[in-house]
Amino acid sequence: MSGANPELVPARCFVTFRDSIVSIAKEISKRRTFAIISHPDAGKTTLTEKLLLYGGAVQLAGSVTARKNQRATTSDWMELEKKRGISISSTVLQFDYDGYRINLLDTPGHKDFSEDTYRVLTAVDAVVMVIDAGKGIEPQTKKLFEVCRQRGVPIFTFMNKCDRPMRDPLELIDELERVLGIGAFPVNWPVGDGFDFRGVFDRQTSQMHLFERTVGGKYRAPVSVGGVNDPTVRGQLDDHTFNKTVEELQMLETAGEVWDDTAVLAGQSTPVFFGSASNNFGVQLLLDGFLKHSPAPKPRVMAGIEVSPENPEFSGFIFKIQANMDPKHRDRIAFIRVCSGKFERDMTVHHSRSEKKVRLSSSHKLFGNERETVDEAYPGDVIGLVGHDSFGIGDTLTTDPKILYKEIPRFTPEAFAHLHNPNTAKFKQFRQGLDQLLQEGVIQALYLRNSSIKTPLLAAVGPLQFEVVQYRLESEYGAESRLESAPWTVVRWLPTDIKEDDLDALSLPTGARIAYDIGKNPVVLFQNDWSANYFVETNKNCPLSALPVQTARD
Ligand SMILES: Nc1nc2c(ncn2[C@@H]2O[C@H](COP(=O)(O)OP(=O)(O)OP(=O)(O)O)[C@@H](O)[C@H]2O)c(=O)[nH]1
Ligand SMILES: [Mg+2]
Repeated sequence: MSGANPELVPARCFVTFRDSIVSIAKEISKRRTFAIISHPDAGKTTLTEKLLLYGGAVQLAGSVTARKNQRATTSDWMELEKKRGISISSTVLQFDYDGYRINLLDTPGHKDFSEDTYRVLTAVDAVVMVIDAGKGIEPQTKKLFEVCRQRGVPIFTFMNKCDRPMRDPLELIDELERVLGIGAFPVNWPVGDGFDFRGVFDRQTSQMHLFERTVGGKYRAPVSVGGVNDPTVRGQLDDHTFNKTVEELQMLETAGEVWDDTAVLAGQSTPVFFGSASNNFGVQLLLDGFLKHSPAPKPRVMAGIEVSPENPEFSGFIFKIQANMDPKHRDRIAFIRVCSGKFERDMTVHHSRSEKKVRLSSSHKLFGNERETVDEAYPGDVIGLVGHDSFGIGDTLTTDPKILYKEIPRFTPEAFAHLHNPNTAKFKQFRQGLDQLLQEGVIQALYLRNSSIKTPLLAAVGPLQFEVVQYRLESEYGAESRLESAPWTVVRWLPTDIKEDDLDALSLPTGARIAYDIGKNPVVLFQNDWSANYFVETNKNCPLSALPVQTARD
């Protein structure tokens, strides 16, 4: 008899299908995707570099402080970042360590760039919150923490800069509980502080880790490990430091939180690690502790339905776009977070914005501004897609068109300016550069109604965004620009279904103007809050919204 036994065929198929599910599940369990967040200057980029050093992804850490010698960090690769010494744009770094595939995202701390940071928070499964131990919780850290809490993202805390005079560690723990309302469990404890900062005591293994400083913290810090009463350890500590540490540890044992994995995963309790990123103290313990206790990718909720990462249908969403990352390839990368199924290079997917099928042939894994072709990716991975001008921030790519993620938050701009092109010969560069930067979401744009001005009105969450636009136009597109501040400080969205005639009929306060956002939704620009309130009083039938309206085009 020719042909296969029909009863065997489904069984064999089933084995293959089950095998592929098992292999996806195995890949998912290896993924750790997290962001580093905090107030500016707490040491996120420095810590990122050191995690790369300890994770074996770089041999020598470039120090942010060594800017003078032109040593760039892997994470702050942009021209303006190197010049200013601050992070302006988030960076994705993917590397393998200890059986894990890590997707690490360094974020900018400055509030003017918080749109970028907030978008990154939609793409991660956990965060490391860095706190300057000399300062405690600063305003921007608190804001970012609130966003993580709303999203239920597990938070791990790194108390950095213990090599400088720091606040009482018990007080720092107390502050986490008091100011952020989160339970805090110190996983390790600082031994000495400032110049006398020697290392940390690991409460889970009851071992002291005493470190030595290396020049510029470029190499891993030599460490000696032993129990509290181990003579080699004891011999390295003066009586005051030793007694203080032992007493504080006893206090923690009697009055402190207990470790609770469930509370950590629910974002209700944070494991706390002490150390110094620039000196490499406590970095290995943070990395290993984080990997052990942080979650692998979880199901995503979309329109009330859970999409499990094990779902065989591929899906993911674009949370960031960046052009000109590599001067050798002047192109644009869309960063996608894979949420379910398996990504395979050359696969054809449904693109939510255009509702068209697209083939994903140019896919990359990313390491700062370096990239490498990637053939497959799994939930948790962040990969870069090149060559799709129609992709925008927030778009879903999937093999199942029923999946549509609506993850990306929108922000209300508070600063407005016109951007002019002073050099008509460079009009093409100016226009192309501006269009690309707008597509990246570097800044928002509004178009004044009934206006002869052709360039958009730029709308920023913070004024540093203007500087970035001007700098990048010049350095990446060779186009000068002139900024002219605009008289408005408040923007409010009108109902999306309002008719053009109704817009004419609105009673606008002096100086107010109607404009459209990038999705063609009407807005009103006001000179101040007072003027906006007056509008509400005089146009009772026209409610205003402070948050941008989300439409299908967004
Ligand atoms: N003394 C000391 N300085 C540190 C430590 N970690 C970082 N710094 C310094 O703090 C400054 C800011 O560090 P960054 O890593 O750039 O801070 P950031 O949080 O990335 O800053 P933004 O991205 O601009 O928000 C730099 O001068 C670092 O060298 C530390 O453990 N000890
Ligand atoms: Mg930084």
